Amino acid sequence: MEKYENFKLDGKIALITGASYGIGFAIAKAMAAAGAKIVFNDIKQEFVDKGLASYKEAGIDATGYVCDVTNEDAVNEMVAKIEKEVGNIDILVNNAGIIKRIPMIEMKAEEFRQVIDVDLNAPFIVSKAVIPTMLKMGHGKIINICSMMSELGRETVSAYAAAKGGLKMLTKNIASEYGQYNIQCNGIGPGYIATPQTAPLRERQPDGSRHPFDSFIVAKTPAGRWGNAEDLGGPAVFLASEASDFVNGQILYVDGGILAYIGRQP
Ligand code: NAP
Ligand code: GCO
Repeated sequence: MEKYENFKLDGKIALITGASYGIGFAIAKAMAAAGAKIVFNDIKQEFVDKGLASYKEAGIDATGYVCDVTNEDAVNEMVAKIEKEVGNIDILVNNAGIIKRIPMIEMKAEEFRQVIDVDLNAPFIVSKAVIPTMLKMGHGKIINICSMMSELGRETVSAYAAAKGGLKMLTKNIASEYGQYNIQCNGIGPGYIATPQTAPLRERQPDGSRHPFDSFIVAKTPAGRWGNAEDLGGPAVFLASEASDFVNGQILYVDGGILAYIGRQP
């Protein structure tokens, strides 16, 4: 066998949710480079169109669908369309996500629910929609994009941490319930990654200096830098490939070492 043949994704169809840009887009590019056919969704047609243009520019013939992943009927309709128009989904990446940075006692219950809806309920809805066909196929890969906040809290991200902590346990439960059918469900826990979602944490100050949080994260990360979305591509390909068929219910932290590090003495 050619060396590391089982890292290839040739002939596989991968659905990456919320992948017009950011981490989802980077993971899709990596999976495409490994041979997968890419399917993605976004909430609005304009974002899907922008995403399709970005994929085309990257030389990827992706297929895009408009779908709000919190809407179960819309998700079921999208999955049925994908199965009819593209083919059965071998790999699901539950990537779509939002964050609201609000002190907990100032956060409205509706705002809390919105974060839980996208970051936790939606991975349940989309996984539930794709698992039946994976059962028929006798294989499947589900990758949930968790977070350092699956392990740690910090000020203002109560809803997000609760959702990502729940997503870690949903990952373990899907692995427990469907591992016997050759379906592997694992998580990727990115550290601090430079995407639109974290742009507010990296904004230059009025005097041109770095955002205090930016400096804090760089100091707290042994790698001494923010992650790039592309840093997640290899780990995602591994978890989507046959190379990880005996890996199940694990969260792979791709964080530059931040979770391992107590921090430099001031
Ligand atoms: P991002 O730049 O904000 O992109 C999020 C994507 O999700 C966007 O394409 C967004 O579409 C889509 N989305 C949001 N709500 C949706 C919904 N209801 N239905 C369908 N699509 C929806 O975020 P990112 O930094 O790439 O993060 C991607 C994932 O990684 C998220 O789950 C995030 O929690 C996680 N993560 C990020 C970091 C980080 O440091 N960046 C670290 C750890 C984990 P629209 O543009 O239309 O809103
Ligand atoms: C924040 C950040 C983090 C990152 C990521 C870290 O406000 O602390 O947005 O939540 O997005 O989840 O792993």
